[in-house]
Amino acid sequence: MAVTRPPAPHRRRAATRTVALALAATIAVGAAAVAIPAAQAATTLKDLATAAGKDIGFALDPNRLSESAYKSIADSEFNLVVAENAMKWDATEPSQNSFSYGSGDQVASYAASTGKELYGHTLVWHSQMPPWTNNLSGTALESAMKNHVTNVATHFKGKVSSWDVVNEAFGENGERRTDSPLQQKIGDGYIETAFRTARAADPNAKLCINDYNTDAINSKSTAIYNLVKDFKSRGVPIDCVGFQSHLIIGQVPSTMQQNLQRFADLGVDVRITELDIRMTTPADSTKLATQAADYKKMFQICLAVSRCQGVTIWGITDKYSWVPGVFSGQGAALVWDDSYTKKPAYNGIVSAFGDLPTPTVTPTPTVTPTVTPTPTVTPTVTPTPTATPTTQPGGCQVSYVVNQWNTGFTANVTVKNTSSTAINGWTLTFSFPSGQTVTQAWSSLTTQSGSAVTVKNAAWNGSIPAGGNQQFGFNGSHTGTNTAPSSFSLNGTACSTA
Ligand code: G2I
Repeated sequence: MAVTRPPAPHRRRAATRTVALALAATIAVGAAAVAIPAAQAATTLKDLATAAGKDIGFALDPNRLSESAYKSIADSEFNLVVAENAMKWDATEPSQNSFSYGSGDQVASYAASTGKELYGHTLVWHSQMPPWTNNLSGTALESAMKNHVTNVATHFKGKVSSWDVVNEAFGENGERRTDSPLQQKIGDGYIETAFRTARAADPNAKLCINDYNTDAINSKSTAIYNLVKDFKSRGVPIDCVGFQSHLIIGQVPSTMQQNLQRFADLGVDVRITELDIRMTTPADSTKLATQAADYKKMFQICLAVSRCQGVTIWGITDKYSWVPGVFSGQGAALVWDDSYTKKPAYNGIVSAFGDLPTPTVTPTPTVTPTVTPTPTVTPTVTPTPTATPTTQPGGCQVSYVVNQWNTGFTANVTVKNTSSTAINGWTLTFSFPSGQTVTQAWSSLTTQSGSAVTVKNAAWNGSIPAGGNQQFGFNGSHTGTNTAPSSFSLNGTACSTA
């Protein structure tokens, strides 16, 4: 079951609903005395999304990572990160053919050190173009655009899983955006040129077109639909469509799920890329409740469309949201307030993962739970017999977390580099003790021979800095007993288990 993933370097999908439901099933079986909804059992949005096979992302301003509350939420709640501004044209090429990757690299390093998928935003966009592009003729602008796409996509090759290749190319009536210098000077062909150039520079990255006010079925989304259809029919590379979803409370479009599905049916992935849901400020409990219901709906929509890769929220705290600066008197659009307190929207998202449709896999209560609650007193602090250094030469630690049901399971594995030197390229080996079989893996190249499993890093998650970690996962089958592997080795060295 080696994972074949071209052109996408990242896969976290598959068995989406079944996996999330499995989480509920496991809890119901294993701890029957306590009726814990699945959603409450997981500790973070990241856990819930990962168990459901979806990405949950946020737009990062790397300058904010020095704020501990920001960093701690970023670290724990998301499995995907996108640069809010750091990879845009003005940031990466401030003067012609002179590239500046300091800030973009900070975002990439943050993704690598925290084991998050890195999403690229954006190669070509009429806004935030550096001033030097203003004076170029059509031909010169086209060459500059190709040079830009090639350089940026090459620089982040192997790190970025997907690119917003072209952002916001269409007007509200489905026409090409008339205020774009790219459209004005190069003409309709610039989008195709950008996609072909991006594919040549990084053949493994997924290539997406991204826009706003395209969440509903409307003239603008239909124009993009027609472009995707045309690209597909002519073999122009395109893999995905992003729906920004900068919304207003109470206005989640009723046709959104149908819209995402019609794109998916063309053979592309879809993703909610920049979610925020604004209101007239100040916020009050009624508006916040509406917002919570809207966040829940948005996640439910993505969960209901199997090709929806996930949801990215355009920031963490209301304090730094772009909204009030652009829409006067509006804001409070994100999930954490100005003081980093969770808003009702947080539980709205949690409940989206808990309120999935009727399970296709029904847990049978006769199955013996493999995780049996022990009535005897379990020490909360396990004494460590000898002092284990937090860093050691060649050291690694593996956390193997399983959600299981009748004969299936999902494993999410975190590999931590506890040594004092970075790891570049890794292979994790372990054996299944009770005849389990991996059926589908993600974020890795996983093979199995008998009970022996070999997991190699994906192209984009091979580096593990000292003290950092990477994650991968897989779905598997078992015959009723699903004992966890007892030992793991990383690049031939035995790891401790967490
Ligand atoms: O406008 C909201 C988003 C719409 N879709 C594309 C996204 O890329 C866009 O993001 C926003 C960022 O959230 C803002 O942070 O894009 C804006 C630029 O159009 C960003 O604002 C800019 C400010 O306008 C600049 O003055 C500032 O120098 O952020 C820059 C960096 O902080």
